[in-house]
Amino acid sequence: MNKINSIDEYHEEYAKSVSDPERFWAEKAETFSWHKKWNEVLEWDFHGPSVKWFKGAKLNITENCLDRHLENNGDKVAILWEPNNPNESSIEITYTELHSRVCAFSNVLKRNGAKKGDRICLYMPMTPELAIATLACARIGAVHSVVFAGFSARSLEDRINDATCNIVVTADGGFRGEKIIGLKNIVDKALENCPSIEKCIVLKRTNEEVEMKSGRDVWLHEELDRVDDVCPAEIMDSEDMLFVLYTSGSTGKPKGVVHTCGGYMVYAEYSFRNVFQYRDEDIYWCTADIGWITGHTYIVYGPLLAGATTVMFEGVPSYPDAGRFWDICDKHKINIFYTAPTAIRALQACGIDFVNKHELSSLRVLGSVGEPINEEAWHWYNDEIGKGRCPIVDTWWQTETGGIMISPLAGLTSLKPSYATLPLPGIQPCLVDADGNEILGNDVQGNLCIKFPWPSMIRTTYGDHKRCKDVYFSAYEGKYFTGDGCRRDEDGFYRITGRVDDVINVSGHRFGTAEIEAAIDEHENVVETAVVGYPHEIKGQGIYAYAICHDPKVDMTSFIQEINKTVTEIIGPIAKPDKIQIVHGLPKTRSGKIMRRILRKIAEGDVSNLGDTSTLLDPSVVEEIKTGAGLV
Ligand code: 7RM
Repeated sequence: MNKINSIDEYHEEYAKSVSDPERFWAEKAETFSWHKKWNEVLEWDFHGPSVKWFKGAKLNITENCLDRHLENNGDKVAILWEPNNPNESSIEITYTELHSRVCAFSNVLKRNGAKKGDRICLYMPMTPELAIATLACARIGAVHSVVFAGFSARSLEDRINDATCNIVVTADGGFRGEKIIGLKNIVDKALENCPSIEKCIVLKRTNEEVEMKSGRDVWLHEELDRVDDVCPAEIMDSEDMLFVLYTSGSTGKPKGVVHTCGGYMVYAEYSFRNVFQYRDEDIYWCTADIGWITGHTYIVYGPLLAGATTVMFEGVPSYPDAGRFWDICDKHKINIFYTAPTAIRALQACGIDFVNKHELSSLRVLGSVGEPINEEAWHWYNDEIGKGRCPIVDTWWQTETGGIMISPLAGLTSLKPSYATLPLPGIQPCLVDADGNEILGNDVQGNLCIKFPWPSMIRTTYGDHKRCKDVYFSAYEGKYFTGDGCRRDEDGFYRITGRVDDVINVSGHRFGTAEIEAAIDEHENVVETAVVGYPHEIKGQGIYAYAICHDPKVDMTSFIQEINKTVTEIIGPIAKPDKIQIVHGLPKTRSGKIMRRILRKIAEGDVSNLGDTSTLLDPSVVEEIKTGAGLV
């Protein structure tokens, strides 16, 4: 069943996937249920770009996630949900129940006017209803656009408008640790400027008092009372849109990455099964939020396609204390655990006592995703959590790649801390130098590109195909450019070194520096700002903002509070700067470009060697910034 069982088999599979990719992927795709098979496995052109996998094939991904498992595995737990509050009961939803609930939800969407091709925005807490709503969209052929429920009203508004969604699904509120987030209030604010929205479907979760606008807002539980649970799946073309998911780039507003049905399905399942070396009896837990690509592919689609039990956690790692993750691992006998380096570092910093109260004996495989994992965190994860007996899969991939691209296969690939190791079968990475020439051989470093299509790759950026071409397919002729720097060692193992563009990765969350600058600029005292990332012990990268003020003599404490408020309103609390330095000028070239290289060095605390500053319009600004004056 498409499973690689040894490292020799991996090498064989890899070789096949390169010598005859179409045959390779056709074989993988055979195991799914299709209404009609493809006429052509792959048609591609990276200049358009235009990539079509399983052309002419017809399917519905939810039949593969749900219906397909009913006969033999209907009673198996599909979703095991752990609430924020450990005293509230966890919930088990079998494949049969999930199928029925997805069908009922689909009927609620239809009752509220949803049709195939519509875009539906999901702005929800990590409740089973979020996974159900996601699948319900897919079942009726609507395109889901999940927006992480930590984003602000403005961010939500922008995303709804960009994809002209006609329905938004939300909840009265969401529990996150001690806090309650008033989601419906945020939605109400966003919807003041979202003319395309006709209906807002509201899950009751926290019992917050909320306003329900008549004609627009409906309660999910009341709607569910009015429908049955029979809903045949809409038959989709392999290249019909499955979802759009917004992600930040180096310029402009976040863009909607578009994924399609057939290829995404095949790759989500294949990568899940092989990277984690999934076994039928496994309890699998990915701690991400469904609002990110990791949640889409490795909480919802990958595991359900494989017929797995996928754990969904509503809360945060620190509540009620820093032992919660390990508590859940023991409680649900987790076998495969997949989290982000930032969480590992944060929990490591809380002390070993929180770990040692737990057995962690069910764990077999550990995963890492979202940012480079530093060696110290890797060893702690390996020794204290895995007790030295669980392989760590350091999985490199992106929203745009749809699935894991470079990663060890658990227990098969030899490991090397901080290395994502080897590409999955079907993935052809290459390193390029500044002139765009491919760097061959080993023990080399360059910009990471992918030179051949893979099934779950980005098809377009919603509503703006040119942007997709410009951002990903124009930097290097005939290649997909990832935006990451990378080293290939003497054994051919890959190590991702981090972004080479103006994207920063804060606790595994992507932000464009331009996006944060635009938010800070909205503060009335700010004339201009430049944002860079700097190494941060817990977050991986922290946000360092240099700001020129109209009136530089401000009360620093209240200035920071105001900037935080502005950024929280425009993007969300996760984009708040960690450091702000008020400066009189920014280092600019004669053509007016900010030299971020210098600002990055200063933010890192490395002021001794700032490199060539001769092209600066006014080198004296660097002298001032270097002193750290105005830093808070
Ligand atoms: C899955 C996800 C993508 C960016 C990517 C990298 C960084 C992700 C790793 C990593 C080093 C890893 N999607 N990144 N995983 N860097 N090692 N294992 O995170 O679209 O939100 O971010 O994250 O820079 O380009 S994402």
